[in-house]
Amino acid sequence: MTIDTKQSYSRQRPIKEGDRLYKYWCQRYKLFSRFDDGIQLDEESWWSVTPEDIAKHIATRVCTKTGTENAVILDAFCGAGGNAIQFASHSPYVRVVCCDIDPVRLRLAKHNAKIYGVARQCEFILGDAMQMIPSLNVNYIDAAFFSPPWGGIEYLSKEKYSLDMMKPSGYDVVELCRKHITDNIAFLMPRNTDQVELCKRLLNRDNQEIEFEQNMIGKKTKTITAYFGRLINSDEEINYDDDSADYEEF
Ligand code: MGP
Ligand code: SAH
Repeated sequence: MTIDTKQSYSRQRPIKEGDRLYKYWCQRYKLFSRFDDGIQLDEESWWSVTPEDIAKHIATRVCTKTGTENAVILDAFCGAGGNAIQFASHSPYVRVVCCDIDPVRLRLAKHNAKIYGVARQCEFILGDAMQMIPSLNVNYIDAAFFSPPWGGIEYLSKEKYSLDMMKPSGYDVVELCRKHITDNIAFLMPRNTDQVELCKRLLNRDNQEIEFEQNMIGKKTKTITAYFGRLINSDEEINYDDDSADYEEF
């Protein structure tokens, strides 16, 4: 399905103090450094977009670890494009398959990718990732990135977050991807994720490994990324130079 690219967008309206999205508005340049060039977000994107420094870090790692300059990355829950833009920005040779079930958000992803000058490197597919994954050509995708909805901004109300609380379940997403596409997976998840449960559920074959990475901005952990397959770092590789986002491996 092709996306209508001719739709024009007015400038994002400022969000006022008192609005529940105001705290995200205050972080707008952390979400997109080029926000003022015309970035557009809808309500759900405001609270689910990956901050730019974290998205850039994940992109550097994923693209580098694929071992090919012409990496093709699947971003199966692309939202308004926070991660997809950084994958494509890593190198002009990287291609990104961007999928989202929401047509409005997919259009926003394309619009925002144009602002960063990387839309031509991206293919935008409207649909359910769970149906799309089994239909993809397995030889084509080098790595997959997943950042599904966590069930709203209330995700922190549980002390331990289970990937089963995601819709679709994060466990089903990983299993489907491993079965049909690749073991090379990066999965963005809440900072309160139950990592013990995750290991019990997903380390189901000999020699399988998972590496968890805490994604911090300043001193605050924002998200956790779990890496699988070839995306796992060896012990010598655990540090990346980065200005404003810090990463702790554990
Ligand atoms: P947050 O906890 O809502 O924000 O989300 P923050 O600023 O840490 O809130 P505070 O009040 O604790 O200071 C932190 C980050 O998690 C967001 O910036 C998003 O990148 C990511 N995120 C949050 N949600 C609810 C989702 C989601 O549903 N899906 C995805 N993929 N990412 C999310
Ligand atoms: N990483 C993105 C944010 C992703 S938010 C960014 O940085 O911008 C999660 C997205 O998953 C939402 O846009 C939502 O529409 C989409 N989504 C939810 N269920 C889906 C499904 N079954 N298949 C594909 N996309 C889905």
